[in-house]
Amino acid sequence: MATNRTFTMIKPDAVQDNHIGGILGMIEAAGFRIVELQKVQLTAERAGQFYEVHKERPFYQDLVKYMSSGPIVAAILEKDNAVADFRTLIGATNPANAEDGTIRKKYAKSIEANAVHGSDSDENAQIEGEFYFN
Ligand code: RTP
Ligand code: MG
Repeated sequence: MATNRTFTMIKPDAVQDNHIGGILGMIEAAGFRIVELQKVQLTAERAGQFYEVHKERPFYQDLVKYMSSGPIVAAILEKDNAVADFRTLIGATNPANAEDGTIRKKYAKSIEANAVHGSDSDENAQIEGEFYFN
């Protein structure tokens, strides 16, 4: 069954650079409803748990350090076809490949400091949302 929810984080670089409002504005303008919202500082341990699926990837240690380097904003979003439409809205992981009009095209600095997270499946959207909101 398709769900109508996805999960996002505004990453530390974008929070630090005062882009919370700009990014949430793009999200709402694209038709998503913000159903949960929380600004939080992750410990390295919590960030490591969140990204456990990437444990064997070469960038894992850097990613954990980066994601615990400053506050993030976590949110649950609602819209028809939320997971796929949100991935389209954020654009490619590497901002060099992100399309015009995407959040990463506008706000991402690098393949790591890429401004936002978006869940990649309905199942992960559920799991990731529960990591922050229960
Ligand atoms: P996300 O999970 O944050 O929405 O991003 P994604 O699906 O587009 O990318 P994913 O492969 O899941 O990677 C998770 C995050 O790890 C960082 N990363 N760094 N240095 C690198 O080569 C590298 N590759 C990925 C990025 O912050 C990416 O969003
Ligand atoms: Mg991912």
